[in-house]
Amino acid sequence: MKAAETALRLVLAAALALGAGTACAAGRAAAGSDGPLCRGYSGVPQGFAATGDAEPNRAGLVAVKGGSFTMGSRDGYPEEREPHRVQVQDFLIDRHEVTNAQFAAFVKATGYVTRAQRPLDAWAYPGVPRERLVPSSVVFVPPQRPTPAYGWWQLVPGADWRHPRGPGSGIEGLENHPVVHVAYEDAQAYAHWLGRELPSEAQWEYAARGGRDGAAYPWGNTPAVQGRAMANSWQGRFPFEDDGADGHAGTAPVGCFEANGFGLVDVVGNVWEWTRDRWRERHAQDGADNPMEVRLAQAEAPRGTQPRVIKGGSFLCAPDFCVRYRPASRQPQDPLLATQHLGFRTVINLR
Ligand SMILES: [Ca+2]
Ligand SMILES: [Ca+2]
Repeated sequence: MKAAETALRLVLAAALALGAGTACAAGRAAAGSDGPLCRGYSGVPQGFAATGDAEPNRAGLVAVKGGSFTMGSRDGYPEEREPHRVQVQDFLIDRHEVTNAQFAAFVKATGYVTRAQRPLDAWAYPGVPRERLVPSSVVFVPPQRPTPAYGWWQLVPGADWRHPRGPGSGIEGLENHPVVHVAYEDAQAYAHWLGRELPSEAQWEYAARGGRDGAAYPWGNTPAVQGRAMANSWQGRFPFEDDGADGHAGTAPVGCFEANGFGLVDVVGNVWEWTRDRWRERHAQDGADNPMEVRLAQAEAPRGTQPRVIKGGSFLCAPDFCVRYRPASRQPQDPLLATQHLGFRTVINLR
């Protein structure tokens, strides 16, 4: 594979995460008033620390009572079908997306180096000259003129979680923003450090719905409420200008928008979030396929590019391009690929 093809593959994989699609028009929303955390928040919940020998760390987690719900939707994109009943057990889940400050604490304690900070693996990119296998990640670069779809993604050497827009950028002042440029194994390593897991897709969607079974959004069926933005998405002409009418161009500090019915913030919008589940083009059509039976990924270190499911859309989702800031929305993501619009949150399973 030529280096250019490799870069294209990476960019295309990132494009998969953004998703194609025409979309219904959404009303312009005024900036929401600051939510429960937001600008004054350090990004680190009280009691946050590495797991002890016996118990996982529970700081920043919300208890979710299990139950049954309708997973998927018939009203969205084809991959959201078919809606089907799913049962989940009680679990705990992060109230907010993992922040830069939390990930920094993990790195400081462990010395962990993320995939984007390491040279690309030759096994994953056969035929690519060694000098091209440099640490790099995929960055959103607004084009100056009309460009083919996904041409706004660029593989940038030196882009990583500490440099979200590439060399010269940084995370100073962004401690309470979601961490980005984390690959699947990076998210998994962080979760295990706390004695936790990545959520299954079913857990994530159940938590995101916040008890509003069947609703299009965590707050109801309209993209805004009384003209008030409810999540960090894109306003303006995509992909040229994000005018930040919702109060935030790019990522936002966690918790600037209203919490859902379970107390979670930014489940939809802000950044996409990893789940541990492997991608399937469609949901199973019957409830007998209980996603909680999927084996936990505790011991698994993925080698290869079998996609995983990511959920919830991001600050790049626009009403005229990708209406995926909804609980049912889902996309495949190359587990090796870190990008600027993808983060995660963690769970503890109570079984
Ligand atoms: Ca925004
Ligand atoms: Ca999110």
